[in-house]
This record gives sequence, structure tokens and C-alpha cells, in this order.
Amino acid sequence: MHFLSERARKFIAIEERYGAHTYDPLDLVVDHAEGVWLWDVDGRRYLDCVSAYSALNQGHRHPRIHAALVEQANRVTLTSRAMYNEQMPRFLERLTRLTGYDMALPTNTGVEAVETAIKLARRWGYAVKGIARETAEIIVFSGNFHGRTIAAVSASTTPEYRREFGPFAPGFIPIPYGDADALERAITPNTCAILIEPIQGEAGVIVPPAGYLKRAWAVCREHDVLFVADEIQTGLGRTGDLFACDYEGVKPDVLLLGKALGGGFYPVSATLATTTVMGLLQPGEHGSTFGGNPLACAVAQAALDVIVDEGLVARARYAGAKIMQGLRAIASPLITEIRGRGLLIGVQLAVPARRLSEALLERGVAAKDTHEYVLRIAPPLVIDDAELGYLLERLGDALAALPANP
Ligand code: IF1
Repeated sequence: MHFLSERARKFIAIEERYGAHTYDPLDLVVDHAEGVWLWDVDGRRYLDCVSAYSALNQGHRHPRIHAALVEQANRVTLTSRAMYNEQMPRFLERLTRLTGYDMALPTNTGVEAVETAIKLARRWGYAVKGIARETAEIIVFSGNFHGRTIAAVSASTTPEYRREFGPFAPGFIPIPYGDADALERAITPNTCAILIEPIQGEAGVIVPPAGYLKRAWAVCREHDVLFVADEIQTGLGRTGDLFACDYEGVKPDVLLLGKALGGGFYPVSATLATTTVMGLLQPGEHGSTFGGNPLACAVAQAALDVIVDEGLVARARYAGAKIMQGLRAIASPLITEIRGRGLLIGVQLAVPARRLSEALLERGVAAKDTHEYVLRIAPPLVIDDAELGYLLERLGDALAALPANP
């Protein structure tokens, strides 16, 4: 059990008293953060390998994004879409040019982009593909995570995300992840889209077999089905490509972004598509109070600039390879598999991953277990060589300190 001072315990007790108990956090009360580093309320320092679940690709409080936030906060922060502002057009142009799509729809949280894509795919199914109204099907994948709304958990196959939250939205057809034949078999004349994570993050960093994404994309082309990629966690450099789909040369029909699009300062998400698809939405049919607000758009432009100008995609590829090599070199008998790409790494263990997480916390590394036996290692993409050395040294120490018995 990580030592917690009286001061830290007090914060936790207050949260316990007044906050819904929907998480089981690490024993860590953060006071401030910068780059890859966190400091707790007692002044102890930790290397952040959670990165707010890949929302901190640019690191904590990146100065360039901070400056953009402050500058825009001194001008105008919120207009609603009842009127125009001068930051949203700039953001939309920047984002569509960077990603190679015709149009974007800005929202706030990742799951709002998922909801947008579900509505968009169904609309396309009815208006373009000619599917009978109210019968559109979206193929989803076992182990998926697309967020916490009723539609997102209707697509989920994870009991803990669904228990006593029904009734669920119809029209989601779950099939095994990584099996292109299963995908081919699941498609019906009512299928409007597949909704897929190119690497399943929450499921434990599940990388599909080589060629799977390309094959799935080809099946979608063959059957006139939209390939909707949820890159909310894998996108914007995390996996060592700008988008995880790039690894197989797949360009989704609809691309979903979130998390790091907000640069660690502000919730920003977006749905990207061709005009053929996005042009199907008419005024009044979709929107949100904060979607596309000038503060979000100023922050998101800086967030994208940092990723591009600081070469964070290549950095993630290099640093991720170093961590994987280092983990293999540690050759701990407790590691049963090392999975992932770039700086989205999952370490499958023979013992509950929480034990390694606690041992790492003792040594100044914050890393979280995802599912019982997998530890996720996902530091900000700005991690430098000295910080990589710090991380690998402590991974070796922590693994050596764990009892060998599973
Ligand atoms: C939590 C993990 C969970 C996502 C993908 C959409 C969303 C997410 C691929 C929704 C969000 C977050 C949510 C957060 C913990 C984290 C997470 F996968 F990253 F580890 F839950 F499984 N698509 N993932 O990963 O985006 O609406 O949250 O902005 O809910 O506990 P959001």
C-alpha cells in the first residue's frame, strides 16, 4: 500500500464522501504537473504513464498550448453556434487539411464524436445506401470501448459497463475483433457501418493481426459499408503513426478524434468525413452547447501544432520501441506478453497488474492496470531519453521486487 500522508488522506476522504464512487484510483493525490512529471501533495515526483488515458500526448501544461488558451481566454471563450467566431473556421481548416478529410463536426468529449458517427452512419445508410428506415445495423467488436453513453454501452460487450443500465439502443451487432471472415459473415443489406478501434485500448491494448484493418476496409468497400475508426485514444501520434489506421494504409470513411486534440487543457473532439457523408446533416439536426467554441478551437490548433512541429509521431515510435526493447531485456518471468505500438503499450502479467502498479508507484512511476492482468504504459509522447532511462530502471526494479508466485 503506497504511503499516503494525513494531508493526502484528507483529500481522498472528502472525495469519498461527496463524489460518486465510479473509479478505483491509484493512491496518488496530484498537486501539480509538468511535461511527463506529476508531483503529489507531499512533494513526491512520479513519471506519468497514464497520460489521462492518452489525452496528454503533448505532456502536462505544454507552454505553447497554455499560451493559446490564455490568449483566447482574454478575447472570447464561448459564443454557441448561434453565431460565428473566428477560431472555429481556422480550426476546421487546420484539422481537415492535416487529416485529409473534406469536413469536420466539432464536439467536446470523445463519446460525443462516437454518438455523432452513429447518427451520421445511420443517416447515410437511409439516405444514400437505401436501407429501410429504423433498421440500420452497425457492426461493433468484442472488447470495444467507445464511451459511457447509452448508445456507446449498447455497443459494448463488457458486462460491467452495461449492468442494470438497459434497455439499450438496438442496431449494434457485436462480432469477434481481429477476424475478417467473421466480419464478412456479419454484414447484411442493413449494415451501414462498422465502428472499430484500430487498436483496442481499454480491452488491454489488443493489436489486431497484420493486415486485418486493410481486409476489414476492403470488406466495407465491397459491401458498401462505412468504415468508422474510433481513434480517440489511438490517434494523434500515440501509436507511432499520426493515426493507427495509417500503419496499414487504411483511410477511414469517418474518423473520430478526441483526448489529445484538447492538448491536456480542454475537452475537444471531432468527427471527420467526406462531404458526401457529412453533407447529409442539415441545420438543426445535430449540435452541442460547447461544440466548436473559440477557446476549444484555439487550444486544439495549438495541440495539433505541437504534435506536428515537435515531431511527436516519430518520437512515439522511437520511444515506444525503446520501452518494448527494455521490457524484453528485463526478461521478467512475470511478463507473459508485451503488446502495443508506439507509446500505447500493454504488459500482460502472470500476477494481478495492480501489484506492479503499486510497486511502480512506490518507485515514482504512475501506471494503471487495465483489466486484471494488464498494465498499460502510455507516457506523454514528449518523453525524452533520460526520462525513458528513469522509466526502464524502475520497471526493472519493480518487477524484480514482485513475488514470483502468480
Ligand atoms: C473512463 C480507456 C476507458 C476511448 C475510446 C471513446 C472514448 C474513450 C477508444 C470516450 C475514452 C477513457 C474514458 C475513461 C477512461 C478511458 C478508458 F480506454 F482510455 F482506458 F474508460 F476504457 N473511444 N476512454 O478510449 O471518450 O467520452 O471519455 O472523452 O470513462 O473511465 P470520452
